[in-house]
Formats: sequence, C-alpha cells, structure tokens
Amino acid sequence: APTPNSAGRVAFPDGFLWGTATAAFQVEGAGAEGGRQDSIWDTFCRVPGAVHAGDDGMVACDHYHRYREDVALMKRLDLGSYRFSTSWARIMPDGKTVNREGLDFYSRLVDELLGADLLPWLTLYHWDLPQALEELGGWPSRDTAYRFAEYAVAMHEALGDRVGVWTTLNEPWCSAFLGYTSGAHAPGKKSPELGLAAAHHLMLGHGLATSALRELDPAATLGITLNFTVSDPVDPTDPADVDVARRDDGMFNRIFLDPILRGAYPADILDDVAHLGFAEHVREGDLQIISTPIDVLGVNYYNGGAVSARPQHPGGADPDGTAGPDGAREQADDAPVWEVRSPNPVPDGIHHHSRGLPTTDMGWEVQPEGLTRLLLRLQEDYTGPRGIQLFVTENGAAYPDVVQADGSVDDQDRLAFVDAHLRAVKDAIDGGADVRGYFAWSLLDNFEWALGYSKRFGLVHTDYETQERTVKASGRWYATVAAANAVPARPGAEE
Ligand code: PNW
Repeated sequence: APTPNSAGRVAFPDGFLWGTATAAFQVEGAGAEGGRQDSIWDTFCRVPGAVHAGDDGMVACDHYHRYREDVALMKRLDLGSYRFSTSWARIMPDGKTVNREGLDFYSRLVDELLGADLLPWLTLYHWDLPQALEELGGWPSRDTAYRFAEYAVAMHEALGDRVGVWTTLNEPWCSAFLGYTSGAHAPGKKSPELGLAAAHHLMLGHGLATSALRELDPAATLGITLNFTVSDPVDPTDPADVDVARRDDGMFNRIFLDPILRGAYPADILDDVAHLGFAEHVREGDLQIISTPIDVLGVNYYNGGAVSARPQHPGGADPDGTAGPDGAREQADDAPVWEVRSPNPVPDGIHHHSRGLPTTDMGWEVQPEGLTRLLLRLQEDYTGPRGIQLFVTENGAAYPDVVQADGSVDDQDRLAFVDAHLRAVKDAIDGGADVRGYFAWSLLDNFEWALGYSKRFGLVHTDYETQERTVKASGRWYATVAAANAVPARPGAEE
C-alpha cells in the first residue's frame, strides 16, 4: 500500500547512522596467517558438498590485507560506521590462549576507521567458532558460553579504549539451528536437541559477555543482533494456520527476544520443546544473566513468510487462492531460504507458501512492509518500554551482477530493494519506532556461507580474480543517501 514515504524524498532524523556491514570469515581471507587457526567454517568448507563449488574462506575478499583500501572506500561513500566482526579463531586460535597478532590486526583496523571518522561497530561472534572449542563440544556445551565471555574480555582489554559499541552475537538462530539442527551451516550437525542446547548456551554466552563488558565499561553501548522473520498465517481465520504462525514466530523470534528482554523463555515454546530436553539446560540464575540490560537491539531483516498448516498446492493448482500469479509452489527449486528456514525442531508441519512476490537471487520474497511491522512490534512489545534503541544491522539483497565492458555494474534491482526498505524504516520511525541507524548488507560481495561466492550482496562488486573493488550503482546511490541523510525521490516521483 502506498504510504507518505513511498515515492518522494524521505529525510531521516538528525544523527541517523549510515553504514555497511561485513563479517570476518566472509571477507578477511588470510585463513592461515597471523597465527590464525581453523574455525568451524574452515572445517565445514572441507566437507565435500557442504559449500557451493567447494569454495572456502582462505582468500575471500582479502580484507585482512586490503582493509586500508576498504576503509578509504567507505570514507569515499560518505558512510558513518562500519559494522565488522572479529574472528575468535584469530584471537584465540586454540580456544584459550590470546594471540597478540590477531589483536593487532583489529587494532590497526580500528585506528584506520577512527582516522577516517567511521564509528567502529564491533561484533564479537559472527559464526566462526574456533574449531578447538567445537572439539570440546561447541555451543551445545555450557563451557563454550564461559569461553565466549573470556574472549569478550580479551577484546575489550585490547580495544576498549577505542571501541564504544559492542555486539555480542550475530543471529544466534543461525548458529544454533542452521549449525546444529538443519546442518546447513557449520558445524553441520543435525539434531533438534543439539540445536536447542546451542540456543540456550548462546544466550548464556551473550549474557555473560554483556555483564562482563558492562562491569569493565559502564559507558559502552552493548547489544545483540537477531535475525527476524515476520510470520503471517496464510488464512488468518484458520486456527491451524494461526497456530503455525505462532510456532514459527516463537522458534525464530521470541525464543531469543524473550529471555534477553523479558527474562523468561516463552511459555508456549517451552511447552512445545519440553520433550527435547530444553529445560534441562536452563539452570537457576541463567535467565538473570541472559537478561542483563542492553542498550541497542540489532535487527537483521531480509524477508517474512506466509505460513500454513497445509502444503501449498504445487504447480498452478490454487484451491485456497494463496498461490502466486505464476502458480508459485510451496518451495521453489531456487528458494534455499525455505530449505533452511524449516530446520526448527518443533515446527515440523510449518508450510511456507509463496505469495507470488518478487524474489531475490536467494529465492527470498521481497517484502519491505514486513520491516515496518517488525520494527513497530519490537518497539511496542520489547524495546520501547526498556528504552532500548533499534538499529537495522543488516538488510540487503543478492542479485547477479552484470559487469559492463567498462567494468560498471548497474544494479537497479539492488538499489530498488534498499530504497524500498529504507522507506519502510522511515514508515516505522514515523509510527514511533526508535530506529537510530541502518547498515546495508554488505559493503562488498563476499563469501555467502553455504552458497560460497555464488551470491552477491555487495554495494561494491568484488572481482575475485584481481580483488578489484568496483562501486555499483547501488553503492553510488547509497553514498548520496548517507551524505544527504535522506532517500532521494524516486525517478518520476513528485518532489
Ligand atoms: C545473514 N536464513 O545470514 C548473515 O548475518 C550474513 O552473514 C549473511 O551473509 C546474510 O544474512 C545474507 O544471507 C542469514 O536462512 C542466513 O533465514 C540465512 C538466513 C538468515 C540470515
């Protein structure tokens, strides 16, 4: 539906933070340099068939050596912040001993950012657990939560004088359920019980790290980044569909939101997973640690979903009027998100229906208004009452790049995606959501996990042969947004 922000120029509140995001394993390369040892992703990349085309992170975007160039690029794009992650396997290669060379790399990166007036937004964990810790049990083991807090403290000792914003975890849903239940991500385990154990210990690690950082640095800005879905029942008048939407929302969103922000796991989800031994991992005092107050909630949003208790009829048949105009099927061949979006132990029987919306190269439906609804819900039900600020810490789209003879990339599809989602953010702000910034995923095309280098999310094109960076049309456009603190009117729209 058209909103006041749907076509004209849209100005953002003063001080709104504009940035781009990356993650260590996806961009750094230098996999065996500077004392770094294997993370679970290095190991996973060696499993035949685990990662597209056998790709790995040994070189990636060579950001480890090219960080100066990349920071200069961000500066040229008029950005205000860089959201990056630090590699635990670089800092504690054996899982416990601090490696000075690892710390030095991030110290140089932070100095470079500060010299370019970019705010360093540091994420401690973006999925690259040291392999040594996986061998001791990984996230399903309670000890890993305590090791994580030690790592957070070591990072703060090294960088706390220059880094003021600390994110504990990126997307614990992915770490727990893609890593230990569906097996689509490292370490590739396939067990509902392990996924749930990992989920709780990730929460505990978040809480332990947050309380340790708070004690060291009362003025620091602390938070976590979660990935969210917006689950809509296909038929809101059908109690079975409504219940499926409840479970999808519960296992994706509330299982992390509630312990952090309300100090308790959601009762309905505890019921649903009781038979999987979840409650046995939760010890006295854990929830108090997990609910240590945070300052910011990072919101990663790519898409929502229409869910039903019934499968969507394949190929054109549309008995209930829910298939897309192309007779879209329940799970298109090119829709990897639906394969990985259903690894949850409880929600067997959750069927994702296509709504016939346009999709990106990931097969993910483009649904900007879902972001508006998500931010408003978070504000009302979770962050608003606690005075917590919202930041969109990831949003973006994969589309194949067409490189012209002159090297340019005219990615109007990606530009339109970001444009539409920024307008959706502004709709949420206008409705009362306290959103303070937006990070586009991603600065550069990079290692897209199980899909290797086959999917491109960058505002900047990466040539993996030469490591040349070329700013795409979307990147040039995003620079004008950051410089003006406003989204320009769409071509042809009234000013
Ligand atoms: C996020 N899902 O991953 C990550 O934070 C990024 O590292 C990644 O590159 C980006 O989104 C694009 O994929 C996700 O299956 C991976 O729902 C999978 C899902 C969600 C987020």
